[in-house]
Amino acid sequence: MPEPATAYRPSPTGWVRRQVERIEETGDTRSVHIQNRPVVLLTMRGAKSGAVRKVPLMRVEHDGVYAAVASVGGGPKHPQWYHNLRADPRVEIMDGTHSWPAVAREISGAEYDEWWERCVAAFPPYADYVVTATQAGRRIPVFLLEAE
Ligand code: F42
Repeated sequence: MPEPATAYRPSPTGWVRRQVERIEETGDTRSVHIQNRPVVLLTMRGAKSGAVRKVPLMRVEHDGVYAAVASVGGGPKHPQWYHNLRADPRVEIMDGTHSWPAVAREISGAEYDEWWERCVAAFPPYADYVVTATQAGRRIPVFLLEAE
């Protein structure tokens, strides 16, 4: 039987796919880390495929609001999930054993600067990623994930 267009499609990147599998097996995002720092799991719709996409990201939280940093290791292009969130900002966030719906809003200006400091405090390598992303002419997008 053909796969429905809206089915879950795992990440093609092996280490990312394995982290998502581990989170799903344990029901807890605290079962995986990057450089000993916590991650959250975002579930969204693919803009072109309509498929369910699950994207682990570093955990950046302040007063119950979470940020999603489209850093892709300081690479030259925005991640594909950036375009997914621009097309349909409705997501589900999982942190620890809790999941809830939220809406993603890309930030800019002073709000970006304020949050960027929080992002780097949560995951210091983001500061290095800026250097390579800037060399490639890219400003790393940041979304806030706000409860509906
Ligand atoms: N990436 C970050 O950018 N920031 C982080 O803080 C971060 C932390 C992190 C922690 C743990 C971990 O395991 C991974 C982490 N990553 C982090 C990596 C992140 O999870 C993503 O793998 C990475 O950002 C790349 O995202 P991507 O969406 O470009 O993924 C590619 C490899 C991918 O999955 N591509 C899919 C594919 O099949 O090629 C398609 C994905 C997709 O959404 N396609 C859309 C669709 O419609 O289905 C089309 C999108 C379009 O072009 O409109």
